[in-house]
Amino acid sequence: MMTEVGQGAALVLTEQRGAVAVLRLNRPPVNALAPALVQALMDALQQAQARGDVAAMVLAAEGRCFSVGADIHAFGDAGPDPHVLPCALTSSSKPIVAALHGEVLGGGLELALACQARVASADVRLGLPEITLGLIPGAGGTQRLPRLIGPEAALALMLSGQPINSADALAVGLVDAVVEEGLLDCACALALRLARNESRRTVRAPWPVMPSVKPVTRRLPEPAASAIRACVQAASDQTMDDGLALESRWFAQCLASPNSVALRHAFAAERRARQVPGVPAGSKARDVHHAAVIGAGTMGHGIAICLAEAGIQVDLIDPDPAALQRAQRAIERHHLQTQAKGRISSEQAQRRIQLVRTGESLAAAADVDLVVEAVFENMALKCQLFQQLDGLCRTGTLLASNTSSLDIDRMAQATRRPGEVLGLHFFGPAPAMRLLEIVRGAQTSGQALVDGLALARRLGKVAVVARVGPGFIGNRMVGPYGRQAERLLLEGATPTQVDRALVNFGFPMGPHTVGDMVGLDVGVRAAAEASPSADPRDGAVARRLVAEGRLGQKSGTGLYRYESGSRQALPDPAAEALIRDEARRLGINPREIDDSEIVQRCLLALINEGAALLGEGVALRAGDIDTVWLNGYGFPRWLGGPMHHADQIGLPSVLDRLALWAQACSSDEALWRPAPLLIELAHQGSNFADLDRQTP
Ligand code: 3H9
Repeated sequence: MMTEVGQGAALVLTEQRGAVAVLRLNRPPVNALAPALVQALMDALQQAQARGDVAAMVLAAEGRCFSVGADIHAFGDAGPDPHVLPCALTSSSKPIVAALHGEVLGGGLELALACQARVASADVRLGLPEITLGLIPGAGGTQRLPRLIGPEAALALMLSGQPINSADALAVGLVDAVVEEGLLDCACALALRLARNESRRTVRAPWPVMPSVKPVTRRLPEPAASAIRACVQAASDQTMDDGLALESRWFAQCLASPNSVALRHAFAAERRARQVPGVPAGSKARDVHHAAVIGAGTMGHGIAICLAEAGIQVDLIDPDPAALQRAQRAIERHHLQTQAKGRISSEQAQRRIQLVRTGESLAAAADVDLVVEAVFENMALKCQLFQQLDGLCRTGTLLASNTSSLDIDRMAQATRRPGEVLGLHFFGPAPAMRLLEIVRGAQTSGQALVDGLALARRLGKVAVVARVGPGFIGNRMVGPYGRQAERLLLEGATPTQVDRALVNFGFPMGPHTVGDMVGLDVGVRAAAEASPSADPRDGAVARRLVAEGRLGQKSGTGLYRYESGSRQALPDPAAEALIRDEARRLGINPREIDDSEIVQRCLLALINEGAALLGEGVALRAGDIDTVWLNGYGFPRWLGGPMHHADQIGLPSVLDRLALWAQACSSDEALWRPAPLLIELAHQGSNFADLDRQTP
């Protein structure tokens, strides 16, 4: 017999199997532990405790997984103390066995830890990812896990934030049994044996070592890591009650920390970015089995790798046989390296290599589901290609451009099917970068967007939809950011100083190191293709260096110099002399510049441009802009993205600082003019987060 507990939809389903009551979490999609679910489970537990015909219980779950932990969207909502439910499970007079499948994360794993035993299906993934949200496990995990598997393995799990599979979980004693099938039967049988005192956990010593998980604290805020260490120490030398009290104090402190607020914002923004107006929820995407990628350069072959990794057959097309050969070699190298790292088997590597076929003729694109063009950034060339594709490809083929800044609408107009045309802007190196900007043209159909979003998910990318506009979201903001980075050179800072200041702020690389990596000539060409700036300072440094043959890493010199065969950027007095010479030519006197000025000017430029494009509707939400910068440009995740960071600074302060720089650099007054949206929000006493809350 099945009974239901919980308001409205049944949040917990209870089923009697002989003398075992099976309690099932039932909150799709992922059984996130919102206060109402916790309360429903408490009630179901009490009812089962009170029944004379129940000798033991099994805690299981409906749906794709056991539970992913606390409901990230409901932190701060009133609910029971997080220790009450796990303590009730632990102190139950009737044994409780957790039956685990799919993801068992955070508070979900903490519930399982509070049961007397754990049985898992082979597909299980168990972990405590709280640190990735700037938190510590707060439902007893810091105390129960070290007591169960030892402090070393517990620390490894909590500091890495990474889940482990069933084999590793069994090896460290996190679960008692793993089953291929019959999870509930196995859990019920164990629960009955425990009730009859026929089975008892053995205490292990010495504690096992956690296989293969590395701490990720280097690029994450330290407070949560030190709090985890303190709590695990307490698990060794304090009572359970004292340990739980310490955990509560640290959890509350971490929860209120700006880092955790930013990390939770990043998590929510990435998921919200997938909700696009005009695309009805539940729309079905068309399947992509076969794709063509046109252009076998770095981006083209990188995209081919991404598609093959998702099991999609690819025709990589380029009229230049030498380019195709280079691409083929790079593709093979990539998959063989992934195999050498132990991430895929040799069969998988070979399969992925074979999925990409190279050829010189466009005819191979005739019968594919998707075309991604990744040719040179030249509008005439792209329009001509789209026209050819339109004549060649069958109806229903999605036609995408990987342009990083050009007008998708003009490419769409070159076809008779503008509804099927969109931008799929991959970031380089395409296999490594998580961001995919999906550019929605004026006539891009809802179906094409659904297909683009589904493809992004299949490729494991974070998708953000942008409207057409020069540079879309990310590269448009790079413009003013890069302009400040360049102005700072002309005014007296060195490339090393600018980069170091921004790396210390949290970027993995400074803009000048990136410039050298991408190629200074690429930037110069892109600037020439876009509308030229009237200000002679814009692009002056890059133009001068390129004219001197300094193209960046690929030529051994750029803003930095490189030893032969090395990618390490070394300060180069010759480049600095050229920059000073260029400054002299432009009549700019060098001065001392401190790091705080560098960070402030670059960030303000970024925030102001973000506000401008948000006001114009190029981005739908401030959170979408943050998602772009977190996943495509290395903005420090613990600061939540440029727009979240602006909210934290306070929009009136942002306005004040813009006014200050407008005054200090009078020749750049126009650059520091605040975006209308920024003024409007600041004057309303509002901010970007408020605005996003009102956006559909
Ligand atoms: C915690 O537990 C603290 C405790 O120690 C103490 C508490 C007192 N909450 O990512 P997906 C939603 S902290 C609410 O697209 P995937 C997500 O928004 C928590 N919702 O799928 C999405 O909904 P929608 C520790 C959540 O397959 C849907 O589920 N736990 C949560 O790419 C599918 O998610 C974590 O940090 C949540 N916790 O990845 C786990 N999780 O479709 C965080 C997911 O409406 N979650 N949703 O947008 C994840 O890492 C990934 O979501 C997961 C699935 C790997 C589970």
